[in-house]
Amino acid sequence: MGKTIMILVIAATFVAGMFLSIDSNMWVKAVPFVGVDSEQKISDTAGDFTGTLDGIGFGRSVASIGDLDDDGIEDLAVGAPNDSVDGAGRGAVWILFMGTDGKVDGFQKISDTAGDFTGILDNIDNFGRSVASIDLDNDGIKELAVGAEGDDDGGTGSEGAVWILFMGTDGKVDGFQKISDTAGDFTGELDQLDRFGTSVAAIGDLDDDGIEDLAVGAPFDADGGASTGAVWILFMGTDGKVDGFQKISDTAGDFGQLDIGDQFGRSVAGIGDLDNDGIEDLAVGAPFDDDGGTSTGAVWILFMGTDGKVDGFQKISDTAGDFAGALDNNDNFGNSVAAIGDLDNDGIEDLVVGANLDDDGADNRGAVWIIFMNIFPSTEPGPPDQPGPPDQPGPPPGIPGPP
Ligand SMILES: [Ca+2]
Ligand SMILES: [Ca+2]
Ligand SMILES: [Ca+2]
Ligand SMILES: [Ca+2]
Repeated sequence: MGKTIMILVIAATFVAGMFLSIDSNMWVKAVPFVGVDSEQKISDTAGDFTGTLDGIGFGRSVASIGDLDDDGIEDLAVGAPNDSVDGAGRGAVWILFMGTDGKVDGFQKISDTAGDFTGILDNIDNFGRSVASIDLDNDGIKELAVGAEGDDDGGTGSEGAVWILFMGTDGKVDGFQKISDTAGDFTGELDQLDRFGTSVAAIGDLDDDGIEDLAVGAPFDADGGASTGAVWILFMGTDGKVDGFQKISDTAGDFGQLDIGDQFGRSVAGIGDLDNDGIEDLAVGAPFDDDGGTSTGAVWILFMGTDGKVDGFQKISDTAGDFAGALDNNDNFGNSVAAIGDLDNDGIEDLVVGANLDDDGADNRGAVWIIFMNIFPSTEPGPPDQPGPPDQPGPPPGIPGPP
């Protein structure tokens, strides 16, 4: 019994004293070789893709969507938010049925006039600005969440919206639900130019009701000042409507760490349960953060509570989070972010962060940072009157030993 209690006490102490940092040995650590074995381009002229692309920006967003057509090969969704076939900038999402060679075996376009989608898109909605795969109704086919940052519901311009698409195995839309200032039972307040839907991510089942939840970025939200930005946590229902929500911004969600112009929420990613407290955590990009210079950028790791509020956080920037890489002015680190699993096999999930205006090689050529994460007990010394035994695996500092 004593042993069990001690293990629990040690575990609780470890969690309570935990903080997060990038692995300080990231530059010298021996990791398995990671490189490209081969590649396949998919474009207007490559990869057996015969869809007709229009406008600029095919590939502005991408998501793995599981094996939609059940042929044993994972399929893709690719956003083309500037597609203008149906009207200037209405946007589109392409479903790509993949082959094992990385080429396209088949495809289906979803837009204002394609893919059996009967939702109404307007000019400059930029449908497809973001896309994420999410499982809401447990029917074995993943739903798509598609951001349309330029949607005008509820006001005069670019409040933004997210469309939930219930997919058929043929890549067409079986049903849909819009979430905006006026749709989807969403009662959060979106303002003009918030650009809700600039980013979207499935974040696991945060409130543990059996339905996966959604995070939506609104990087031009003005809580606390112009373009500080926000992320909305949407607790979803199986019908694609919003059962509840929590805003995270400079003035909401127990966060409050932002400066004017940071554009927090420009990117967002579910990163699994980084701190092992049983609750999924988030990474949120703020690419115009000014740590160490102008618009160097930052990524915030948010340790979430089941209520959608922030229990704890760690910033990663030019001057925070033990990040030893060099960020320069206007690199925009954090413009994109994704979890990439445990790349170096140390048991801790790692991150990839885009800095799309990095200047290596030429101005604004861009860069991607692989971030090997670390979590370790606080190095804060324990109370001076209760030091741990120096040479035995006894209780950690601050924990009284067994009588
Ligand atoms: Ca497939
Ligand atoms: Ca949920
Ligand atoms: Ca967690
Ligand atoms: Ca790792």
